[in-house]
This record gives sequence, structure tokens and C-alpha cells, in this order.
Amino acid sequence: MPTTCTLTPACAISPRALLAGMLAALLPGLAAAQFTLAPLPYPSHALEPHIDTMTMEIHHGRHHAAYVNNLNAQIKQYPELATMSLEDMQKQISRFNMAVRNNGGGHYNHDLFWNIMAPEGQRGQPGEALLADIVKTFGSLADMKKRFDQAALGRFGSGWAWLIVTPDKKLAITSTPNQDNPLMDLPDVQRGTPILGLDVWEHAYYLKYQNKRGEYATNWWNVVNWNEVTRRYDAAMK
Ligand code: MN3
Repeated sequence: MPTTCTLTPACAISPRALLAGMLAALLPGLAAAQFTLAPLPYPSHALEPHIDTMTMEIHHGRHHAAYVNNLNAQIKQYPELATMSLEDMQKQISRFNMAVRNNGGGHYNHDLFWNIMAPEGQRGQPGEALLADIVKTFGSLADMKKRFDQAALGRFGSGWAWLIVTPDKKLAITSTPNQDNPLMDLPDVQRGTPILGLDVWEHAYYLKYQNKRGEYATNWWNVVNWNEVTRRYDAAMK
């Protein structure tokens, strides 16, 4: 027959049991809030021949995965990260250490990167308002691409080229070093909402293109998901 617990010192909840209970209550929340690596939104061979399968697999499965793991390791030092959106993190990145800046930036940038590319047949064209804005700002779509590629080629070492919507709702092309991005509250960053971004780290192209970053950038336009870029443009202009 089970004994009934009464409120005596002997059957009071032990500190150890109390701790275990608290942890059990807390851990599911923490686990759920951790950052995760989403699967690629298409098969790893879907961007062939412009971006090769092995590059996609290593880039997503190792490089991006490492950013996610390293970011999660920082939650111990910054518990607030566990409940913060990736976008909010970028906007206040100056509060955090370099590990959060590099890996939080890396996670955000690669999430965007996979989604602004698409397999053949799903890439679409720039939407009407976006195209009109590109023509107004840069002269033509071809001129915008040329300016963008200059930003990609001009970035010394590792980094990104971006097409952004500035806070005053204008299109602009910019670039950032390392895993920085235009959302970050950093002094050297031209701020804005990224609607298109090109990873110009060597890990993004070296297997297929070796040192030919320009050729990679030119071919990359073939896989841009204009449907998604247009969606991001429309959202940023609201
Ligand atoms: Mn990369």
C-alpha cells in the first residue's frame, strides 16, 4: 500500500527533486527555442550546372550547420538569444560578442541565401514594382546586375554583396565583410533590409570555379529566385 505523504520534514521535496522538476519544466522550452538548420528548400543538385551538388552539400550541411551549432553554444552566455528572432538579433548585434556576430550573421545570411535561389521553373521574374524601381534606380536590370557584381568582386576576402531596401525605401547595393549583413547595428554597415544577397566566401564557389569569383557571380544570376526577391521587396516597402 502506498504511503501518503504528509507535510513532515521527512517527506518534504528534496532540493534535488525540486531542481530536477525545474529543469524538466525549463528544458523543453530551451530546446524548442534553439536555432535549427532547416533543410535546403530543394534538392542539393537543383541548382546545377551553375552551383554544383557537392558545393551545396558541404556549404549547407557543414558550413551553415557549424554556424547554427556555434550560435547555439552562445545561448549559455546570452540566455535571451533563445527567445529572440534571428532578425531581431541582427538589429542589436552590437550587444553581443564576436561569436554571436559571426555565427548569428552566418545563420541569418545562409537562411536568406538558400531561399533567394530556386530550381528551374520556379525562379520567376522581378515583379512589376520591383523592376520599375530597379530601372529608376540603376537604369536597367542589366545595369543593376553589373553594379551588384562589382560589389561582389570588390569585396576583398570573404563577405557578401547585397541588394537592400534602405530605411527611406530606396534600393541600394552594398557589401559586407565576413558574416556581417545590412540589418546589423554596426558603424561600417549601410543599413537596410536585404532582399538579395550573394555569398562570396570561397566555400561558396571554389570547388567549381576555383579563383573565378566573377564567373560564379555571373552564373549565379541564372538561379536567382525572383519570386522570393519580389516578395521580400514588397514586404520591405510596406
Ligand atoms: Mn557561405
